Formats: sequence, structure tokens, C-alpha cells
Amino acid sequence: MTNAYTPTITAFDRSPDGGSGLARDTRVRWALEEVGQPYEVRPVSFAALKEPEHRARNPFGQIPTYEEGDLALFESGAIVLHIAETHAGLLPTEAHARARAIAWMFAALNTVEPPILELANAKLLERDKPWAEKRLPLVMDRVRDRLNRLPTRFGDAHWLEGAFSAGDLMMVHALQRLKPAGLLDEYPNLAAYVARGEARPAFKRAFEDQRAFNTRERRVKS
Ligand code: GTB
Repeated sequence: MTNAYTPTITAFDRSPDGGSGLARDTRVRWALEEVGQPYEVRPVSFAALKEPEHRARNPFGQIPTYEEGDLALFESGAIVLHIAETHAGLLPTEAHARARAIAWMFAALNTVEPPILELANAKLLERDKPWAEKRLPLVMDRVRDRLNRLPTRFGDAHWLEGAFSAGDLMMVHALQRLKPAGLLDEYPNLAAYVARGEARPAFKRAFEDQRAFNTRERRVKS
């Protein structure tokens, strides 16, 4: 059941990943599913992303965005933090544990994700460049440098900071981007961590919803 306060998020009209869940609306969908908040999705075409109407939501002309009443947000990290702060279930209540979980969100976005994106760009956008083959090992090593530090955090624990939190949600979604490059297979601890995230019912619902959305039938405009 949706109402006036039901948030609306934006997503690619059809994601270039064909519904494999790598676009960043998936992490917002996942957060909303974790807290049991119904939501609506507004598809935005690539052309419409750069139009004034969408730039009013996100000046950089990107998805995802989030609208709830008169609040409009962009940046997946800010959106997930807002959801986590306004609903129970994604952040610990104890102040220090909460601050540490938020620190893991920033670590995912600022420290772990950037070299992963660099690798994705190197493989997708730069592979035809004459220097691509020489550069790739350097970029992969920058990713490994980050991943080498992460497994030591787990020990016997399943999540980064006690119970599953928004920090894990962000980290798992950032790490999923490594799957196509096969790098995650070098790190069984991390692969198991990502699999634990993917086994959560809320992730499964978010994933299936984005997949159905990205593979839905289109009406041909006459
Ligand atoms: N820092 C912003 C955030 O976290 O919200 C970054 C948002 C962002 O990169 N959005 C991308 C976008 O809108 C989609 S998620 N791109 C269009 C543009 O810039 O014009 C990144 C993404 C895109 C595609 C795939 N894929 O096909 O595999 C995966 C991830």
C-alpha cells in the first residue's frame, strides 16, 4: 500500500547491465526492503537524465534520486543514510556502534568503491586504448590493496560491525561490482561475505524487483 509519503526513487529506464543489479538504485531498493518501506520507481531514460527536470533532482544528471514529501535527495550514500536514520533496522542504536557503522558506509563509498570503479572503467571503456593492457594490472593491484585489508575485519563475525548494518549494505553492493572481473574469487572470505548479503531476503526482493523492472516489456510508441 502506498500513500503521499511513499518515497519515489529514480532508476535507469533500462539499465545497461540488463538487470544484474549493479546500478546504484539497487542499493537504495535494498535499504528500503530491509526496513519494510514501500516505494515507487520512476524510470528515467539516458536522454532525460540530462534534462532540467532530472537535473533539478540531481545536478549531475544521474540516478538514483529519492523523493519523499518535500524532501528530494541524490547520492546513494546520502539516500541510504537517510533511510537508515528514519527507520529501525539498518543502524545500531548505541551511539558509538552507530558511528562505526556509518564509518563503514563512508569506507565503502570513499575508500573501497573508487578503485573498483576505476577497474570497471578500465575494462569497459579503456580496453581499446594502446596502453590498456599495461595499465590494467596496476588498477587491479589498487583494488587488491583495499581487499587485502578487509577480510581481517571478519574473523568469526558475519558483518562489519556486529549485526548487519547500512555499512554492510554499501560494502556488499560495492564489492558485487568485482564479480564480472573475477577478482572476488581471489578472496574466499569476501566472496562469502557478499554471498551472505545476497542471501538476505531483502536483497533478494530488491534484486528481483530491479531485474523485473529492467527486463519488462516495453510498449512500442506509435
Ligand atoms: N555517487 C553517485 C551515487 O552514489 O549516487 C553516483 C551515481 C551514478 O554513478 N549513477 C550512474 C548514472 O546515473 C548509475 S549507477 N550514470 C549515468 C550518467 O552518469 O550519465 C553506475 C552504474 C551504471 C551502469 C552499470 N552497469 O551497467 O553495469 C553499473 C553501475
